[in-house]
Amino acid sequence: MHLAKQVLQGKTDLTSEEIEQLVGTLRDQYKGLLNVVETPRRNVYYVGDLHGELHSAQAAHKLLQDSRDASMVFLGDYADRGPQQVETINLVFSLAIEYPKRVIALRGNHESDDIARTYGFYNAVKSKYSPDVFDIYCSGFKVLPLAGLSSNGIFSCHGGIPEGVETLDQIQEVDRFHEKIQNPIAFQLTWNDPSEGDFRFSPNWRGSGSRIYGRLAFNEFAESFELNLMFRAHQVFPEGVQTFFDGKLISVFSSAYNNRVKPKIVHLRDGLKIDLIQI
Ligand SMILES: [Mn+2]
Repeated sequence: MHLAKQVLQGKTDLTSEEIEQLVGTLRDQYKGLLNVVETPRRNVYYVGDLHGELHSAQAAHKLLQDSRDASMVFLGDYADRGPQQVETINLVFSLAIEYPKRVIALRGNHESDDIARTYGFYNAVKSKYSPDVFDIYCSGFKVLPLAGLSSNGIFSCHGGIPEGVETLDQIQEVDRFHEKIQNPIAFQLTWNDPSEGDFRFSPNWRGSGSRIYGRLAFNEFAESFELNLMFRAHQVFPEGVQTFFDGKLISVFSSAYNNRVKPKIVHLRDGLKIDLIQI
């Protein structure tokens, strides 16, 4: 049986060779995708940070099984920090492989060689396999698209709006195929945070290169890209979800994070209506 299908049926103990095969399949499937991929207009589940919580990835899988015409956008941050990092990322990659028309896995700031080396994934992979297997996963990070955009004006990415971007081409022209996220536009798409203040951009406590985007930046970006809604993840909110800018930006977090969060998945229904799903 197809390896990704075996993972979806509960196989968690992959060999190094099987990981190489799984990530290789994802690379082949994703390397031709644009930086900003087209996402469906309706009936889409948006999944926020998973951070190695397999239970949350399994809940997402169940939603896909229960509704056969639904799609799913994973907003990044699959490993690091949590208890079952290898199993969680394998499940997300397997969903992306098995349902290429229904599932898209975007890149988060933790899908970067330097960050994954620091926040747990490298050690998790090294203790179970070897540093070579970590490199295999990093070769998968670099093919993940940076954002999604639907024809009815729904934008999605892990972090948010990058400073200085006014056209879609500016994002599409980024060379994303590096293990480490370095390009400033790619970096900000995966790192930036929103704030309700009436300003464009301000420095972010997360460090140099990352910015906070305020209401003015959001409104200008939304106008340039003709947006109706935006989904992002990246930030911990106790209820697992937080809206900004009169409900036009929805931030979602899908892992419990040591019981600090009531994890959520957001369902976009017809007419831009939103349902919150408690995991
Ligand atoms: Mn993040």
